[in-house]
Amino acid sequence: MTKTSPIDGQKPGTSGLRKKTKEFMSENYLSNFVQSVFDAVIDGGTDVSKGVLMIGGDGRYFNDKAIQIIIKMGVANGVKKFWIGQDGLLSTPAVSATVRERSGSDGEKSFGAFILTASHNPGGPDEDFGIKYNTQNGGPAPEYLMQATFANTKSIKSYKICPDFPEIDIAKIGSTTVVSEDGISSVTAEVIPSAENHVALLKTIFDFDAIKALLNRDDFTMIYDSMHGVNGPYSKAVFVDELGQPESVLMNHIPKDDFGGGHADPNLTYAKELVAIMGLDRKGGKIDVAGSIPSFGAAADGDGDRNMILGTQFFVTPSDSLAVLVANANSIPFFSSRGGLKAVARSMPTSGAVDLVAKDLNLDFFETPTGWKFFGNLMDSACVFKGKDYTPFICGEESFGTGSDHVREKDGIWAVLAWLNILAANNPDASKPLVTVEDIVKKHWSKYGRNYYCRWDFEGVDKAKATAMMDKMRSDTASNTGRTVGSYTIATADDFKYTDPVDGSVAQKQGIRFLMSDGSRIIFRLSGTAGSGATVRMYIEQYESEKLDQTVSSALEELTKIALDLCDIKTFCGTETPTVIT
Ligand code: VG1
Ligand code: CO
Repeated sequence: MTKTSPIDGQKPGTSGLRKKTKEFMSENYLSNFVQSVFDAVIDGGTDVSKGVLMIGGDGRYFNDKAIQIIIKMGVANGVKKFWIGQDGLLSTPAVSATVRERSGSDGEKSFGAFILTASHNPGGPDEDFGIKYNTQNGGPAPEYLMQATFANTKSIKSYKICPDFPEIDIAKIGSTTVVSEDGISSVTAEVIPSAENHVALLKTIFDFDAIKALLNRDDFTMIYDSMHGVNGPYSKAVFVDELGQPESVLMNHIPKDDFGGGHADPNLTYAKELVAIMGLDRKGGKIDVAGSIPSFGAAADGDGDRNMILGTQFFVTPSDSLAVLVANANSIPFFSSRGGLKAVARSMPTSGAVDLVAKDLNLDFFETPTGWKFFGNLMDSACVFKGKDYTPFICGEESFGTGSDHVREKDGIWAVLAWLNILAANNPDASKPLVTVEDIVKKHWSKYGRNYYCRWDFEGVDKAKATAMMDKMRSDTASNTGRTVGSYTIATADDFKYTDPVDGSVAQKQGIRFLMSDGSRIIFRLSGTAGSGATVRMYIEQYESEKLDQTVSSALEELTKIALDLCDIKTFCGTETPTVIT
């Protein structure tokens, strides 16, 4: 037992707790939080002495040290067996896959996992660190568990740690067993290959032979940017070891503890090296490139759960990507072999492109708050909650996250393989001209219409001022409803509230929405992943059934002006210039 006292601000956000690395490294900070999780998990009825605790992270600065601390605390809290990703690396989707798929030599399974990541936030001693906890279904800890954890952080008096438990050599695959002095009990820490279970699972989902044939066409080239995050080893295992591609298809695939000084966030602004190779600028406009441009480009974020998809000089918005994947899902064996896709979900700010496909294909459809934890219940509806079965299931967010019920997290490399599988299915004959990413998306628009969409982020604004801005819009919802603004009428202004159809839990205050009478939308949220300060997110969407070839900025020009007026961010936060547009 080590004495401690509560530390302010340990409230988990959209996806775990994220703070400056230095704050995490300060005395008791990590230990307080980890003990609070252990107490919540044990109080919730989990016997941590049975089964396995998994630990891994995205390789950012402090990853390796944090792992050793958590092992020592785990031992003191009664954990008897650990699985640790080699070199401390486990991507977020790989954790989910490994929790679900891996069995130990005695048939033991994992009851939960600590994932050390601040995802797309920059890493390094002066940047961000983060930690999240996933439960035995492989998904993020549900809301009640995080609330219990937060409550524990406010009353903690001591934490448990075995300082004498040996440091584990996380570079080497293998297991270390330590027997207690009386010889009665033992603890085993096993270092496991980071990609093994995840890659094995992906191979059961997709038609790897068809993807291989596509990749081997003379007129098809690809490039995959791992942005120096954890995805590197996974992209190598899949594209080089399994699909036989040269290592030159991989970019920035060696994990670095500061992501090479970059922002491992796959969007047009931060993945600028890849975006330039694909012949685009940060607004998605075409630029001249010397030499040939690959047919397919993709990028991943720090912890490997996000994806960006690009064709030759063509950017696929995440919302369109989700809609195209849903429309073409049944060309992927995972869906077709189980009777076809059954249900889809998107987070509230994600565009309505997928709604149109769901309606057309008669699929069950859900609109959830931001964050992956809300999708998990829908996927587990039958197998855990004994309700209606919504699987096979696809879901996604506008923030470059897509996935299915093969795991309980978003999965970057899954989305890349899904696109390649769909491209392969659209190109059965290698002697015919290549049907490109752009062809597939344009054909989709001509069938369903186009949801012009963008998100503006105002990062690093003052938290109190941003909160005041949100409060003002919240209190004005009634008076804004019915108002005419420019050529639009606000049919409804509200604050999004979600009642989980599976467990009945209610999530309030999930974003201010202005729903226009023509179906256009303006949405505001405060980010729940900012490591410090506040980030305001402004989402704009306009549907067009016929005008399919406009630029996004001109299609959304009037709505964007209206949005800036409605929130009055200039007065509240002193700026109306976003730091990032996606
Ligand atoms: C952001 C995204 C959200 C995503 C979350 C975690 O949250 O908007 O869609 O689920 O990050 O993604 P927020 O609260 O900042 O808007 V990851 O890849 O950072 O774990
Ligand atoms: Co991420």
